[in-house]
Amino acid sequence: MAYKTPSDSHDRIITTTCSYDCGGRCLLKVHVSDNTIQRISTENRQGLDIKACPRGLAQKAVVEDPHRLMQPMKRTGPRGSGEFVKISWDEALEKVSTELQRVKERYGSESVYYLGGSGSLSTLHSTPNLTKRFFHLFGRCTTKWGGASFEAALQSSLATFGTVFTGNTRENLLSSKLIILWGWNPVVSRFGPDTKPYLSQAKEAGIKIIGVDPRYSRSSKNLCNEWIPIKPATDAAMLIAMAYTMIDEDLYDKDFIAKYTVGFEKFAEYVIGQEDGIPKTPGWAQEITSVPAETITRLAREYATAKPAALITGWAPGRTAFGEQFHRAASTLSTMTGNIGIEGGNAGGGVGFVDLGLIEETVPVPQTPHLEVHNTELYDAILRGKAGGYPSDCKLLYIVGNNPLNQYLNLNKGIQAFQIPECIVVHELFLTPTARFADIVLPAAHFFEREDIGQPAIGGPYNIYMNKILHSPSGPKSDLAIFTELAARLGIEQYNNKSEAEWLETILGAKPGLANLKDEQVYRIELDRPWVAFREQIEHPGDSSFPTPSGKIEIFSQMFAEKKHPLIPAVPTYIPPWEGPQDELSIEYPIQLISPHSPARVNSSFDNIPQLKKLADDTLWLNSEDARKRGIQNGDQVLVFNVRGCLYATATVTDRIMSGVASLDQGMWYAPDNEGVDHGGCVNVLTADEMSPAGAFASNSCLVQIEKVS
Ligand SMILES: Nc1nc2c(c(=O)[nH]1)N[C@H]1C(S)=C(S)[C@@H](COP(=O)(O)OP(=O)(O)OC[C@H]3O[C@@H](n4cnc5c(=O)[nH]c(N)nc54)[C@H](O)[C@@H]3O)O[C@H]1N2
Ligand SMILES: Nc1nc2c(c(=O)[nH]1)N[C@H]1C(S)=C(S)[C@@H](COP(=O)(O)OP(=O)(O)OC[C@H]3O[C@@H](n4cnc5c(=O)[nH]c(N)nc54)[C@H](O)[C@@H]3O)O[C@H]1N2
Ligand SMILES: [Mo]
Repeated sequence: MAYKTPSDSHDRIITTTCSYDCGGRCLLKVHVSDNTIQRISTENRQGLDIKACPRGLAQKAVVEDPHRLMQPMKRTGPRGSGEFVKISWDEALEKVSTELQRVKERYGSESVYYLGGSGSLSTLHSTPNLTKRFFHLFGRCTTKWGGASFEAALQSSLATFGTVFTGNTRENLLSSKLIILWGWNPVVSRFGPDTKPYLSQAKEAGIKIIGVDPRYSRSSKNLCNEWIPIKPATDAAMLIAMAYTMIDEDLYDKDFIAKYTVGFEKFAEYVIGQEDGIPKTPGWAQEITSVPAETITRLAREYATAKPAALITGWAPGRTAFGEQFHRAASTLSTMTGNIGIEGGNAGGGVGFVDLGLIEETVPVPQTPHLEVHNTELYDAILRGKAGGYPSDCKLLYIVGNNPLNQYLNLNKGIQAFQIPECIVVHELFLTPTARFADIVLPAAHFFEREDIGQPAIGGPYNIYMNKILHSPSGPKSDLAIFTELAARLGIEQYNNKSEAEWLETILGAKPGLANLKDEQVYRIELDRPWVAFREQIEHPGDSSFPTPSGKIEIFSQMFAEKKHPLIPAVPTYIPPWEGPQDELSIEYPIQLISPHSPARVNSSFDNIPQLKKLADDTLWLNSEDARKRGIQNGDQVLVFNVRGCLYATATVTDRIMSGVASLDQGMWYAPDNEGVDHGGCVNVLTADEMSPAGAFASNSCLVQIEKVS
């Protein structure tokens, strides 16, 4: 590959960090000599646990992959065929700008749909921000609302606490007396590189850790004293039954409730059954969740009496039908136990971000009002447009750092939708399943090929400077460079008026200043004491209120009440989920399929990198009882199907997953045969594109049948 490193031949170690959406920002030491990367290593710095994972350490294989897109391409065969010819940058940019202008003039700018996915989340070269900035300046376009990751937690956080900053820094874990990992698997999904190290220390210190998960996950295996298997999408029922026990046995913190919250009475009425005549007892929840009533009662007692205790939720249980109720119920329990605002506690169901003020600002996005469709409705909106009640007809689809035709729900509908637009443009590093459907593909730079600042998504107390490691003069361009050139062709002057360094100075601000950060590479903010969300509000209630309408923690949410939607109740409520264990559809499709995040990928990124693919467990986990009923043995080929699609997989028969549930890691690349059956293992050929009422992306509400392939 025709790379030139900044310094020519002498050996150097250049530091950086990944910009992927994995929630971790770790130190990569890239060893370079003779213009080539020799290897990548990692280490801890500044007393921070920032050692890189196998994905970070494999970035030499990513940036040098022989299938990297190096030149713009124009489609020659039918959409999806993968037939393209290489064209020059000049021709490509001319074509893209002409198409943008043509569609805007002919149909209005709202016929341009754009998707800025989370491919890159560094501070300057952020695919969502740069894309938004461009299209907000271009005109009033259409985009998606609703994140695939944590929309349920987001809506719950805003409704309950009025903010996304509901997390605590990880050293708090060492002050806990009990830690509950509820649908959370940080050994794989990380949530910051220091999470696993702190949880391991907590375990060594004898702090009890309990996992609630349909699978005996790596976190349950490595960290937990106890694993409580639960049916997916039913968690709110178990949490509400725990509240029942706390109320029934008078185990909740009445002072805390009186001082800091509103609406507890209304919730208690629902819990004891005053409203609907159904007391939400542990016995009631056992029927729904398959968790024995005595386990629910015991966990309620333990959590209520082990203060400080940290109930920490992952985002997967919220990625279900009515997932927002799960997060609301978890935060209500952490409120009832008085575990908010104290060291060693946790706000339970919140998004879990911490607010350390690591940067001063982001790349600004002008607020042109634009039109939105929910991400689960994207394909339907493209297919049916205004006639189907959506705000606009999609004529041009523009995709940056996103692989929707793999990662969004009901992929087969997506395949149809991708025939509709007159033009599809994709910025990518690889010919992903989505890029195969593009008319023009623009090759994007890897983070080794640009300068930036990395900060952890979940908010560890540090920044890492991202050096430019490689120069690729005629090959790929950064998204910023691509949009800058398009803006010039379209006469959008204000898009980019700064150099990379000027942007970085503005973004970072005075502390520590760009020169210092460059010098130190890793800048740690010293905290006087562990950062805890809502510490101020709890310690000084007279001076500080919660940013909610009432100024208190809203167990009864005004924000939800104002929606006046019967399925967005104002107090946390268990609503039986579609495609859950009690749905009628389960007679025909009796297995609940969940799709966790893989240790070998970041979403669909790296599925194409052989060095990482070797580390993946891309088999379908099936409980031995369910396997026996179907004559399936370990290692058998199986067909997984429902009304929306089917895929082939290899079965792992294991009691690490509860009966009635199967699991297949998300992110494998869609690879259909002529009949449209997927051989790649892309779970989204099976998922339903139904929006949860408050916006959750319900990928874990998915019923299937499984058969042995004879
Ligand atoms: N290695 C790696 N790390 C990643 C990512 C990646 O792709 N790879 N992706 C990043 C991104 S974008 C995100 S949003 C986060 C995702 O973070 P999460 O959403 O928390 O991660 P998941 O792996 O989907 O699920 C976590 C655990 O929840 C369990 N689970 C699934 N459904 C349910 C349920 O209904 N109830 C309960 N109790 N448990 C359930 C799963 O079995 C799994 O063990 O991870 C980030 N980190
Ligand atoms: N069934 C199921 N589906 C899911 C999930 C699930 O748990 N189950 N999880 C959901 C979640 S949490 C998420 S966040 C989404 C993620 O879905 P996406 O946002 O689509 O994320 P990726 O699959 O990683 O695709 C990102 C793409 O960006 C490219 N890329 C990387 N860096 C850059 C860059 O700098 N510029 C450009 N232009 N491109 C770049 C990568 O090559 C990659 O193809 O998937 C969701 N889909
Ligand atoms: Mo995500």
